[in-house]
Amino acid sequence: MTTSVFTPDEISEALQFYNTNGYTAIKSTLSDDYLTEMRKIMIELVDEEKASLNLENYRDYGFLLCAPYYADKYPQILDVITNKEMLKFVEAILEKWFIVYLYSNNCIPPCGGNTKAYKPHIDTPRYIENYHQSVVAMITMDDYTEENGATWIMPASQNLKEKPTDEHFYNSATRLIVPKGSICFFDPKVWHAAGTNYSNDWRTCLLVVFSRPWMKQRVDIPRFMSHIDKRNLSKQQLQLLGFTSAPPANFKEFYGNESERTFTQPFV
Ligand SMILES: O=C(O)CCC(=O)C(=O)O
Repeated sequence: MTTSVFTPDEISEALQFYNTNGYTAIKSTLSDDYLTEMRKIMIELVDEEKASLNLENYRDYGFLLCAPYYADKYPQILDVITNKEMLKFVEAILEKWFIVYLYSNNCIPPCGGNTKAYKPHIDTPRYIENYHQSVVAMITMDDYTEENGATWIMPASQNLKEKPTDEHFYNSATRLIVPKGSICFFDPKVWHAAGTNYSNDWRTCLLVVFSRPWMKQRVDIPRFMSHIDKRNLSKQQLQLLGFTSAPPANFKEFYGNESERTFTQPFV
């Protein structure tokens, strides 16, 4: 059974589905060429990051710790974060001034491969009633199928505080069978798992997690980007990446001219 994928005009239907089930999918307007190029870049970077870290017991293979770190070599990595349909949906959940908490990906290797996300899990075990602190946006760079490891998701499990048994999870979970170029949003409290990829090619996606601007990012993206020339970045990109919500580190950064301040967006 395929997953309902809403069009960008059906945002209110998508939101309603999300609020009930803890996930939803919309069709993005990202071009097929852009997604194909990003797919190639991400697969290359996944191996590059592994080789450069050269860690024993490296468990994060398939994920990048901070995709914006590579924007010097591949500036197009940052284009996706201002995608209008994605931001419109996220703003409906998190209100204005949200930031990128994490920008990563999940590239599952072929022929029976999986990554650390293959066990049922939630991303954030914090529960505030009637309040969302973050939203995950998974942008598919392949058609997702049962064979290539489409995500398992347990509908309406975002308030389930006890870990379901594997049997319960897999009996009640559905697969996200969606085409390339879908934006799948999920509540980080919904129980989910990446699948195992039995196909002959990688299964890939971008993972952009958005959070309220008062939260600490997963990694300090502005400092991760310190080697990158930011002059070509738009105000909106800088704001989303957290450059305008960094806590001040001296008096000038708090009291100085607007250009010297680090926290320059409204409090929410
Ligand atoms: O790639 C997937 O299918 C799911 C990713 C995931 O589980 C996660 O990022 O927490």
